[in-house]
Order: sequence, then C-alpha cells, then structure tokens
Amino acid sequence: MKKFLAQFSVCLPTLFLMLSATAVAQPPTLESLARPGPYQVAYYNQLPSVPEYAAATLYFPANRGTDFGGVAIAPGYTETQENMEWWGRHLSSYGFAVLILDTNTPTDDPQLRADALMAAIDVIRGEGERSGSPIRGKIVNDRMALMGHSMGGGGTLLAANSHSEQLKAIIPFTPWLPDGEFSAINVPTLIFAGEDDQIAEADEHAWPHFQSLSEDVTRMYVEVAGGNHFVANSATDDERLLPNIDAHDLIGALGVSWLKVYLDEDEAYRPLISGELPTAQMERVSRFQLESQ
Ligand code: 9J3
Repeated sequence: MKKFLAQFSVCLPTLFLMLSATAVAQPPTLESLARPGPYQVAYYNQLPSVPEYAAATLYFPANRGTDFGGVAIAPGYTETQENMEWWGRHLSSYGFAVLILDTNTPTDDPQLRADALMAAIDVIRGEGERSGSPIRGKIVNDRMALMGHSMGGGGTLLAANSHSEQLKAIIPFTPWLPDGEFSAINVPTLIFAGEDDQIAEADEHAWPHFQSLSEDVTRMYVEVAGGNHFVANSATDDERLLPNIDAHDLIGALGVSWLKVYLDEDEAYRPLISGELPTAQMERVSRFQLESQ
C-alpha cells in the first residue's frame, strides 16, 4: 500500500500537468512566437575546435528531453557571435540547438563562411554523440538548418547550393553576394531583407538571390519596410551594426515557424507561413513573396 501511494503521489501531479498542458495548448501565433518560447536556454562554448572557424557558442533548450534540430549561424563582415546572439536565445527557447560561430578572420569571404557553416553542422551532430557533451543523445542528425547575416547569408546560400542534401531549411538575412545564383538549392528558403539596406541593397542582393531559386523550392521573401542592413541582428553596443527599427518580433516569429515546420515537422506552425501575413504585419513589409511547393 505504501508503495502504491508513493507511485500515486508521483503520477497524479504528472497526470494533471499533462491534462492542463493539453487543455491550455493554444495554436501558435506570430504574436506568441515573438516572445521567448517554452524552454529554458542554456549555452556553452567548450566545443571541439575545427579549422573552418575560430570559436562558437552552442545554445540549447535545457529542459527539452530530446529530438533537437540543429541550426548553425554565421555573422557578417567584421561581425562576431554577439551580433547574432538574440537568434541563439530565441530559437533555443523554442527547442533548437543553435551554434553561433566566429569566423577565423573578421573579413572571411562568403565561401569561407559557407565552409564554416558546414563544419558547424558536423560539430552539432558530433555534440549529439560526444561523451560529456551537454546535448549527448539529443540531436536528430538529419534535422539541420543554416542561417547567416550578410556575407554569412551569402555563405548560407552558397552552402545550401552545394550541400542541400545535408540540410532541411535555410534562413539567410540581408544576404550579401554580388551575382549570387542559387538554382541548385533544394531546401525551403526564407530570406529576410531590409528596404533601406545600404550595404547589401535588396535589389542587388536579397531579391535577385530569391529570384535565382528553383521553382521547385518552397521559398519566402520578407523585406522589412524601412529596415537597414542590420534589421535582423542583435542590438549591441556597436553603433555601426545596429538594427534601425525593431522588427525582431516579426522576424523571430517567422524564423521559428520556418524551423518548426521544416526541421521539427510540426504542422501546427504551418498556417503562419502559408499565404500572406496578417494585415498588420503586411503593413510592416515592403515586399513579400511566398511560393509553396
Ligand atoms: O557581411 C557584410 O556585411 C557584407 C558587407 C560588405 O559590404 O562587404 C563588402 C566588402
């Protein structure tokens, strides 16, 4: 009887938790996904070193049991991990393992950033196996995505153009690569651009990059009205590299949705990336295109 009671006292709260979680589960909205997600964020930077990049931090959802998809993120020209940090926190709070890297030199070209991103994918997978890794046993090897800013966005596109078979999704933001042509990309691609980007002008970079994608690829182009080159970056102390307007709510919500659908295969998020955005959000976007395959 004592044993039964002990089990009962453990099981009953668990049962209530499960029932209440089910009862209150709301479909995600762009508004809800602008806020931090359900998981506690932890991070570490004692990672195996690789020749393709200098250093990295891996963010992960500390209280998610298993089945993490992985996301590797490369910063832009002269930028560091710090400029991408909000993505690490936001995406891992929704359940992803997110590696943000520092390039070997601040001026590494987009191809070097592509190589760094592919090496980072291997490191994430390796952390799922390494004894002593905080995320051992928790990574799903074939759920990998790439992201990057500017030259890191160019690197994201280059990497996916050569290695789509290793990826499930990509999200370049305000990507920079003159004459970039990415018709071999074969994974769902979400491109963020800024209407007032003076460094990688949307008409010279993000928009033609988007137009170069194959018709067979599910793809979304979101150009933030009034947004500068740094609109999808973290707000840091470096005034040169600051978002000029706060669109992280919309950008973060769409990024989470893209990864939830194409890495986690969670259909609950698909309505958020199907068809046009809600009117209030469309008014914040200067150019929008979605082609779903
Ligand atoms: O990564 C970037 O921000 C690219 C910007 C740029 O103008 O590169 C020119 C060398």
